[in-house]
Amino acid sequence: MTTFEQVPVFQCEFEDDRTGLSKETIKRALADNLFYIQGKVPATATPNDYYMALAYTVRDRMLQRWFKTTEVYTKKGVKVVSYLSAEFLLGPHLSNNLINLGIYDLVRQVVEESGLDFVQLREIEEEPGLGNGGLGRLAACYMDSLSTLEIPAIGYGIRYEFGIFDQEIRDGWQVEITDKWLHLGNPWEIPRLEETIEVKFGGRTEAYYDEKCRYRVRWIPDKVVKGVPYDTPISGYNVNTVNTLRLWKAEAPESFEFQAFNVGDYYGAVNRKVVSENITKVLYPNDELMKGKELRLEQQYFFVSCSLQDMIRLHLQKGESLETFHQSFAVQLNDTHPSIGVAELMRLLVDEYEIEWDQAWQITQNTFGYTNHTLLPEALEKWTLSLFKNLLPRHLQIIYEINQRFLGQVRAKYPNDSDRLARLSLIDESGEKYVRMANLASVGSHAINGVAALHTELLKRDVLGDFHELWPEKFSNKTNGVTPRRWIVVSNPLLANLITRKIGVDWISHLEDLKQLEAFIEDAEFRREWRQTKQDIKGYLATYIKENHGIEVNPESLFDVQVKRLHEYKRQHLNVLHIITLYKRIKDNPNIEITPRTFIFGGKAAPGYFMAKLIIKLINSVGDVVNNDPDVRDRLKVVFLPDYNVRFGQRVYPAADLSEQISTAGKEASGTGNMKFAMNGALTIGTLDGANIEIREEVGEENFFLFGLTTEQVYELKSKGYNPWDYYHNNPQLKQVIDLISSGFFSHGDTNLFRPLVDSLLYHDPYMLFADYQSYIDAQDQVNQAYRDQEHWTRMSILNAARMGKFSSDRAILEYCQEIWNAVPVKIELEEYIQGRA
Ligand code: OAK
Repeated sequence: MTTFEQVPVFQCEFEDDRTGLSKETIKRALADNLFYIQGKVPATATPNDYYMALAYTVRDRMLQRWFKTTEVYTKKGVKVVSYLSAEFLLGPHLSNNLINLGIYDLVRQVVEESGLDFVQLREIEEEPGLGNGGLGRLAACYMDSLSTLEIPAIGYGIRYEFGIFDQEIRDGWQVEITDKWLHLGNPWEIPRLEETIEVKFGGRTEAYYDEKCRYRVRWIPDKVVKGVPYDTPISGYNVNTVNTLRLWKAEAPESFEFQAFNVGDYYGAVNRKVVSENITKVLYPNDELMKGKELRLEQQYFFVSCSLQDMIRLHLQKGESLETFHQSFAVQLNDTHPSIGVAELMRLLVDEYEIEWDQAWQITQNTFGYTNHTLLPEALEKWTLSLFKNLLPRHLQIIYEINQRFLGQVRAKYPNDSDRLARLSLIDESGEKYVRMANLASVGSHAINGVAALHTELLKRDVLGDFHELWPEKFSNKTNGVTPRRWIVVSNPLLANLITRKIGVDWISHLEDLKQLEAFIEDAEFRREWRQTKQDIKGYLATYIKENHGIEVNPESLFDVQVKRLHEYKRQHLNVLHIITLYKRIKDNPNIEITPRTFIFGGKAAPGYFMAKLIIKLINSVGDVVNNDPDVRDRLKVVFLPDYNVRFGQRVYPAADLSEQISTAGKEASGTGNMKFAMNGALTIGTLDGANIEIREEVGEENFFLFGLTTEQVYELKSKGYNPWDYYHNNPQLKQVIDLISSGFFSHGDTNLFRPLVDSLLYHDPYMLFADYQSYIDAQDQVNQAYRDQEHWTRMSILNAARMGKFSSDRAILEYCQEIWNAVPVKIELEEYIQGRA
């Protein structure tokens, strides 16, 4: 058989329209893609056609690198990191790829010289919102760093047809609109139909003896679904590595079951097809809330089974036996969503490849690592036995078997400790019986980690305390990080250029280099440029807000920003209590000296989360009053910007002066927005929670506005019996604020509208807003004072950015590689003719 390299037509060793980087070549490529891919000429082309042509032109310049990367991995038989995640919140591809390829300015110029509006085309891209928030965006940052660090890696997930909903605000309320990100096509993905995989569901199991008289079990499913892989290239910055993100789409095995068709059950057959394809229809929009829906477990099992079968296929293709599977793949479980993988790998090894249980178990444990991303009890995944048995009968048996062996070990170590046994068991038997996915992930992995120092400590003490006592060596901390490519270079080119002019470009892939900026702190001209840059960016955001939302904001005012999912533990309503406090001060004394502020909010609430939606309504209602009260004289503005997503994050992080990181201590596992703000020179007002603690350590306590109870104090106060009512009565300022909301002042006299929120605070206050209120107000007053001294503020802003080196996702990924995955970089070299020089 002729091998690929021997086919002469593929040996085109010349710069051609698909790889070349001269201006002329790129112009030709644009026209070529417009005609041959979109089937359009300029007379008929829509802006989207031009965007598509541009995207294909960029993708073409990644393909040789992508192909070469895969080829080198296969030929060298390297160890590959496999990142299993139900969510990848990628954000727009175009700018990111242009930056990573080093051709942003060049392509922009060519597009503009061709008479097109580059910014307009860039904004046409529909961002793939295949995630809810923190966990999904972290997966995207990690994919970027894996490629940049030249680590062989593949991301596996779900190609949701509808990603996170689009948010509109009507009459102050959130309204959800379906996200049709694929409606005009997706130029960044390539379906690999020939690598389709089959996944079984339901049915029953059957025991039998094989030809060697060994006891075996076979699974007779009642449904088979096809998983079709769609591959997206993930470029690294300034390297040739282009890794793959492989997302699975569910399809029915045949368009019609002819058997059913012939007996007249036409609609039944079509219905079964539709039901199969539903598996990857829509992303569940609940952040950190487990709902126990069958379709969700189907999604999880579907993508995990496809991915593990894919890895096994790749491993066997190398000519290796499955005993060495863990040397080919380090599989990371992004929270428990893919943790059914533990049982699935056991099933594949034991049932399908006939490996002895003990050996299969060793392979499995050596393969998996598990990252926990939340301590919230309502997020911990558990599935009722009945649901599990119906959908995955064989897996339930395997889980029982794992559990029996595991509890045997525990019994040997801790005899007569039935409470401990009950807590460690993979099955919760305290009431209705459940499978506990965190326990399955913990038992089936060789490494377990939290995502910030405090979070890991709490994980070891509370949620996984018994596992930590049993296997302390499995636990480690891996503080999160974010990619400076997207979160500084793409988002904030003005600041990136200023930094590069001072210290060169190396900081983009070595973020610790930002430290060198400290040498310029006494340079008044540098400080002026820094301040001016921030000012310019704030001006752009102000224009955007005016044009898109009709609200006039003062770019000179302090931009105080809280953007993140809406959740009571994140305490957007504490921020609102501060706004009302300031408003009240103005109303009581209209001539009071106050630092002008613009409060900017953004974030989606889970559609079924009533309290979070009410908080959105409250923000908008307070905004309506404050923004239109002549006494305020525009010194305060409140804007809730709808449809917060990656693209909007890119716009808002660079423009912030103050970053609100105000969760109740002990509740936010890490936070990553906190890092994006500080990297862009915002100062943080925050609690000692998640990664805030480490950010404060890095930037210095004098450059951070701290407030609130510590985690220990929260526990202590709760155990003593926390009574929010006392705070309300003892703090006249707080009382006035709460009373103003209750009176209907922000709700056209309606005293019922915000009652659920006010009552929750007065009678329960589970997130202790009242306990932290005064401390928060005091810290905000310090912010006001500090902002008045612009010279000093600028110094603090520079120091914040300069000291953020630790929070690059490159650092985080290196730690995972060295301490969990045992993965090393592999250089991808390209033939000279492909490299293409601009
Ligand atoms: C979502 C669903 C289930 C469990 C966790 C999450 C999640 O998004 N957690 C968030 O993960 C981020 C990345 O580690 C952290 O920065 C956030 O603090 C955490 O809430």
